[in-house]
Amino acid sequence: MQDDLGQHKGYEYARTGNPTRTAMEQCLAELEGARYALGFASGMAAIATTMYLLKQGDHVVAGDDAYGGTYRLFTRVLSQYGLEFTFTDLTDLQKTKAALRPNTRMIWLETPTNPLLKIFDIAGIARLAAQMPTRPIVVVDNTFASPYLQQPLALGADLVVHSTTKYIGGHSDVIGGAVIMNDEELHRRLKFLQNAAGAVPGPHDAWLTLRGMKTLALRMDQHGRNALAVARFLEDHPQVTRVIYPGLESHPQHELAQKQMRNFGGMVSFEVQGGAEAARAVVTHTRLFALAESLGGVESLIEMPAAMTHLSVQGSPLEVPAGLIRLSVGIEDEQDLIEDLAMALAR
Ligand code: P1T
Repeated sequence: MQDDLGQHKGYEYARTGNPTRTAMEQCLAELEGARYALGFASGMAAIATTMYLLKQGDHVVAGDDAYGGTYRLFTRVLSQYGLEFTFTDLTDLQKTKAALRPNTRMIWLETPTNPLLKIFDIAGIARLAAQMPTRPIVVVDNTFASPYLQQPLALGADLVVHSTTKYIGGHSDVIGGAVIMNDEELHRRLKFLQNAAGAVPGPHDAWLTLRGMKTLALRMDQHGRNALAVARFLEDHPQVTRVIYPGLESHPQHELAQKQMRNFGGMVSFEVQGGAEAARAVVTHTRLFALAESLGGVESLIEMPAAMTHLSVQGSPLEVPAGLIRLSVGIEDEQDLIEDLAMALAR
């Protein structure tokens, strides 16, 4: 109810704002050490709304490994509205610089990336952007790290995006997204877009997300410990041909990950002898690791990106190996997880 025409009590309409969403947004901002956060109905809704900052003719440089849904939005939806995308290996700052054009308005990256767990140098990329006369906005999708492990704004990024469905929610029971920032002008524009486009979370989703965030630190510590143990186990397994985990000394950006992150997170990718067929046998024979899309919940999940989460990058420069297996290592007992994988690999 309003006191008078144009005089409301802080909340005029629930798409524009509601008190539970405000509490969630304040908590998200604090976790990222930021001034502002905006809640969305999903990670994709947060990403789509962020892209409304751009206009026809603008160019985006994006990392060459990313969530399949993000790639699909960029190439099959937004390209129809006159946005141009170049996907580049952002681990190479020379290549990144070479990809920038006079009309580049945004650099988009995940780190660690989904599903190849590449680590990009946020501070280095932000410095590069700052040197450009056009000052492209640097956006970091911080979903895989969570704000407990990595704070991109402190490293010079302009915007942080999250699928709060994942580690922030933490219990695989809510879909949500967020955009987080310090810049007042970006906040003003995105708050307008949040309301104008309307892809907002309901209060119950905001409440579940708030509830999940209370244990973020405890969960992330356990995810990191378990994932490192699982990665070491896989690295020593004779049937495993490749293990990708930023916490292993064999990871090409291990040192950068050490510098940029508190621990190395809960995601591990690997390949086995025998390719996609052998991989299929592994992902269908674990008992504790559930065969499922998504990640970041307390329970361990296993999947094959090429056939599941990353179907939309098939045949593109972002294509992932057909036999790649991705683990979202949960917070269960470390030995139980290792035994489960040992059993599935022995079949
Ligand atoms: O699912 P949604 O909340 O809309 O979030 C999309 C999204 C955005 N960014 C990253 C890095 C993501 O991994 C995701 C969603 N990813 C999965 C569902 C998955 O299994 O990889």
